[in-house]
Amino acid sequence: MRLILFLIFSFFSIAVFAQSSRIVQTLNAGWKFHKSNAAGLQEMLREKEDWQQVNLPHCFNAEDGEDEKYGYYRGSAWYLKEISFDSTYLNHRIFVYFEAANQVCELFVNGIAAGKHIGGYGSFCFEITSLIRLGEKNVLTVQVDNRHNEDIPPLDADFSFMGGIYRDVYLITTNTVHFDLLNNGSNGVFIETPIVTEQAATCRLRATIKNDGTTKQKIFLHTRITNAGGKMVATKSTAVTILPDQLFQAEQNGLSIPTPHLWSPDSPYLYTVTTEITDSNGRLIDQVSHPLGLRWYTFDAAKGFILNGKPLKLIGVNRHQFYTHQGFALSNEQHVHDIELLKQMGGNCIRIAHYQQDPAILEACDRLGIIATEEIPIVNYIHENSKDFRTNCLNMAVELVRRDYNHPSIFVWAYMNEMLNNNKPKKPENMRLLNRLAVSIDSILHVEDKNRFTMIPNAEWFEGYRDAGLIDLPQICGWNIYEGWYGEKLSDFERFMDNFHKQYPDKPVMITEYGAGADPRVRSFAPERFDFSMEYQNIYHEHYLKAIMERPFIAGAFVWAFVDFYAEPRVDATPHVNNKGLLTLDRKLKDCYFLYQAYLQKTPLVSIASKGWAQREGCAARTDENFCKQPVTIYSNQQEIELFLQGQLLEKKSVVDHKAVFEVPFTNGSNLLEAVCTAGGNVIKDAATIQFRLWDFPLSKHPESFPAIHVNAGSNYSYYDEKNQCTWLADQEYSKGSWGYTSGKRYRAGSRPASQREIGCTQDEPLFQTQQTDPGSYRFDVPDGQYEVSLYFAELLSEAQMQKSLYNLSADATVGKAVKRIFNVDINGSRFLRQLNLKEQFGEAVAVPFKYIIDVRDGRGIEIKFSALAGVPVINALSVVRIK
Ligand code: GCB
Repeated sequence: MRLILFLIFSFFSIAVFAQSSRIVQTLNAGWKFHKSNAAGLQEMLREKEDWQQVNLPHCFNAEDGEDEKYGYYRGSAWYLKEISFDSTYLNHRIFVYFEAANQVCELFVNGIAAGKHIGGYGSFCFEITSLIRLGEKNVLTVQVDNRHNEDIPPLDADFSFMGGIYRDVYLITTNTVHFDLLNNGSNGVFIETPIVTEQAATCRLRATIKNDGTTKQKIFLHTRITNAGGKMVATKSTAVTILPDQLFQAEQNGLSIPTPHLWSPDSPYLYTVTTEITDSNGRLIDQVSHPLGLRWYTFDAAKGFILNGKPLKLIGVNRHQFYTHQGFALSNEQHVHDIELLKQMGGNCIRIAHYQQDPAILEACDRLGIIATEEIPIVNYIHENSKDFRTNCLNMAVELVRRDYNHPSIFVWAYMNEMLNNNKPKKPENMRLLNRLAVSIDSILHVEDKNRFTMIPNAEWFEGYRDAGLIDLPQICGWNIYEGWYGEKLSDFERFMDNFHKQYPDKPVMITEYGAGADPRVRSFAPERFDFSMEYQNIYHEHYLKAIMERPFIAGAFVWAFVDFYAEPRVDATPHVNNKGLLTLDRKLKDCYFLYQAYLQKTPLVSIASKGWAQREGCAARTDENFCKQPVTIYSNQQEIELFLQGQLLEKKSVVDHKAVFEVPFTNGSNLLEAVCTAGGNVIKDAATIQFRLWDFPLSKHPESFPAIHVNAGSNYSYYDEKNQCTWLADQEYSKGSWGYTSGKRYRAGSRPASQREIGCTQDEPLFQTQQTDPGSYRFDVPDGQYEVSLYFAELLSEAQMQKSLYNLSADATVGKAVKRIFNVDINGSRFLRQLNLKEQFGEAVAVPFKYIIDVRDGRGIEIKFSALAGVPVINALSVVRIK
């Protein structure tokens, strides 16, 4: 009976195989996971630690990359899965395909090593046919190790090198004759289009076929190209005789497509190339298919990028692969959504930085018409004396091209990001070694792909890159430029680029990075560099975008970065996150996204840029006013905009450089804003509702209704505290009837308005990173009543031990010296804080809150007085909240 059931079952399975040439299924479900630095598989199994059940994609730094103050786990971890193969797998070949695992990954099948892969971003495949036992339970064990390894790039970068099997894993089953799956993550078929014009296109194909059987096979290789409607437009068949164990290279030329429909960002028309192996009876043995986009292009040093004969300015973004609380482990839908958001922004290109990403990204780029550059992760420096490092770099270059060769959206292969910045080699010998590696990589890329361009993204040290040959070597020179962020002046961007173009008039150039940090909780009416306000990010990008558009020789530009990303060594407004994204880690759009949309979208558009700043506060300027005027920025691609407030026309304004700023008189409560323009007879509009909390002038005007004021002391920006839903206002000088400091000055870390330290015991860094020093006193002319007065401190000096990382070490990062400060604080004449010594009593860079209950009588308001015993007093934030 058992035998009969078995046979019936087998028959069923074979019938499935007979219908399809190969079976591809995910192996994502039901893994056991366990972190362990055990010396090997057997020792790890002996440990028998708690196993956690997980599904793939899985990133073992998903949480600690964000929450853990002292870094993230970099070590070994194990995944284990039991799997049975029934007899239908007999006479088939079985492969496990990993889309990626960071960064060394070894697979064991039933305890026997099946394959090892080095490098955290490329895809790879292992064959397990000979190791599995049909009809029995098999154990797959995978070790993934993300510890620092001097032989494996990247050796350095700000982004976190998160570990795990963080992309999909597939089980692929084929017949004994099949397209080669063991070629660097490719599927053995490579397509190119040697000729594409408006009149005709030809397609050439190389396929590697493996015969894993024991007999010689006569087979046929069929290729058919169908258009987007499914109609066949070209076909070719080739007879092949393949010997046992042979890896046969077949080539098909002259697949011609008359009057091709061209591929471009505006019209990403895709054909499909289906390649099949059949046996002499016409039975399908294996099949793969690829998208085909027909286009021709070049990069011109004077005119920029030219696609299908016409200049096209490339404007887009860099993208990392992180998501809040998920680390590297994103679903395909999340990857694709990013590309959709880029398309909606009007972007037409992406730099896939600094490493190969999920295949879903390029599939979406093909489909949506996004031009891509892709690169291998050699960042900041190389290991000059390691042969293995060199070998790994070269292998990665091969993997890069082979996996993604067939994507029409790929136009450029890149390598080596900013090799001379934090580790400027002084000796000519180091320069030579760097150059030697670059030459080898460049030539591999050209051997692997004769059609695409190569590029190196350089930064800052022009002479160094020139002398190392990194400007001349690749076909495109990339520049990462942060003038107006790390560098002082925005206009140094144009200066640098014009100078470069003058010195290298024949070199095509792209801006591979430019960007400024912004945290949506931080808003400023007086924005400045390094304050992480949304407003400074807007100023920065308004400047760059205009300058880039005005210079045809700049072929393309990529914003750094599309999305905020985890960056362990950094302390931006959000510690361990690089805040330069146009989107937050959980994909909320920052104002600047709308600036790009206004420049790039072809359909008429008007956007209230700061609609995310939906909770505002402010004071009336005079006794007889019941409003507070604050600016609202609108981005648009139209000429004129009308702004309505609560349904009434406020003002009509011309749009200059895609922008119009309105002074809006906000009243207490809900304020409806509508920005309206007319385009081709159609009305287009955008609306936002702003909840405004208005403070009367004087504050005591309506004694019964005064609730609270929160102040971000010593700061040019306001901070929105999401947890408590309150706004900490930018600081101001006291004037009668209002509130503010009476003296003192703002803390500065050199040219930075805020400390770049992570502050303990809080997540409100932007509140504690700024400080009023030597404030004399703060006055609040509030009405009589009972108040909670809260004072918040943090000792920001000394900063001598700040991380010596490239990413925090700007000219001023180590400013500050050990400080002695002791002070008293009196509120309305009573001493509340005596001999406060923040450093001694609480330590450096720790949030220190105090709260007091105060009765205010006789119209005297609140006065908080600071008196020094040693050094100068400081205050980071304060609030007065009326409770009676
Ligand atoms: C760069 C690097 C990039 C960093 C960026 C930054 O030049 O290429 O990896 O994240 O600067 O934000 O500092």
